[in-house]
Amino acid sequence: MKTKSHPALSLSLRIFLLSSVIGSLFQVSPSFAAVPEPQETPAPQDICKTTVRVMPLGDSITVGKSSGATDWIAYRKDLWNSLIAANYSVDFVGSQINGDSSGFDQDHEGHGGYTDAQVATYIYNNDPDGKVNWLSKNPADVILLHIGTNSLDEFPDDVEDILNEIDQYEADTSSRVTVILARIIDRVPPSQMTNKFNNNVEAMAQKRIDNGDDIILADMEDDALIIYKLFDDPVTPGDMYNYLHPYHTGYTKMAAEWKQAIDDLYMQCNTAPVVTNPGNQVSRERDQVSLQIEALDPDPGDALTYTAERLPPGLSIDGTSGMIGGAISAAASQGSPYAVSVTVSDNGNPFRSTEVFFSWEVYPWRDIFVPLILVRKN
Ligand SMILES: [Ca+2]
Ligand SMILES: [Ca+2]
Ligand SMILES: [Ca+2]
Repeated sequence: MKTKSHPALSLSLRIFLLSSVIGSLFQVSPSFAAVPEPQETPAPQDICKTTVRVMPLGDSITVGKSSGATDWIAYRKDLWNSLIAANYSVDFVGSQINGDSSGFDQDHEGHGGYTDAQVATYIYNNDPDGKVNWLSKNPADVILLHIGTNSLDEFPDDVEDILNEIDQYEADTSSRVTVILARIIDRVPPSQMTNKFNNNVEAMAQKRIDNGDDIILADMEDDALIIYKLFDDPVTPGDMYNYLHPYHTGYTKMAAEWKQAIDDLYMQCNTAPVVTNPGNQVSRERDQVSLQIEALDPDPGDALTYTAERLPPGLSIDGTSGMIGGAISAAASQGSPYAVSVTVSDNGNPFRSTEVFFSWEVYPWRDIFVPLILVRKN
């Protein structure tokens, strides 16, 4: 059963209607008095399919208005760039287009001034004219939902309505949509209401997660480490452009938070290389070295590349074979021991890598021979 609230309904009317529904449920069948579980269809799609369709969904903070930038790129351009750099195959989707004219996918579903209740109306098929229906027009695998700033109150019910609509879309279309749901950013000056709202949204979402809904929480309020001061604050320059909207530094932090959540979700789509740590090494200056780094990737077809840091001077790693070779330099003992790290990376979607650490001690060349001469003299 689909539930929705109309934005024009006052909260008290909504509470009245809800209590009427619960009351009548109770009269008919006491065992069904609890709030109904959200209806999830079994996941028919593999989230690891080739291209991930991502819908940035929200208000002006998603559009990027009032950010101090002439191009409205919001967090979207930084996020796009970081996803491409990580080898994601990604398509941003939505009916809106904003951002600079090149370099990233400008599609999004951010609507300046919109409340959570309005997004609930338009995300699927509640629009009275039937003309809007964002999700049907631009299907998404992942929705980045940052909503609640406009007409902020402490109640999570409108956000829950959005999630119910998305569930209904999933059921109707046998599709699977993962919602990355933001604890929204705070404002300048910080507001206790933001924190209350976020806590209530999180509690609501956690119940749904426990019941199998595909939701990941992204904590923009705190974990993104946004500084809730204006960018030109003379004492503490912050990450906000005005009292509601991030400056580009704030958007960069939001992008990193979304990226982390997307990584957490898509981690399952590519297994990291398995690397055998060769253990600590001991050599002498001028030694010829051949040390093979042993690694494999459980995913068929993934090719591996090798890089190393802080090798003793004179040594290098072959990026393709993983063989560490060369002759250790004459004065290399002066920097001993070396804290070596070797990183093995795959070419999966997204990229994954594994790093191993070991130490490499290098003794001076003479230390071996001086004692031998002394032995002969005696
Ligand atoms: Ca697109
Ligand atoms: Ca769902
Ligand atoms: Ca792999």
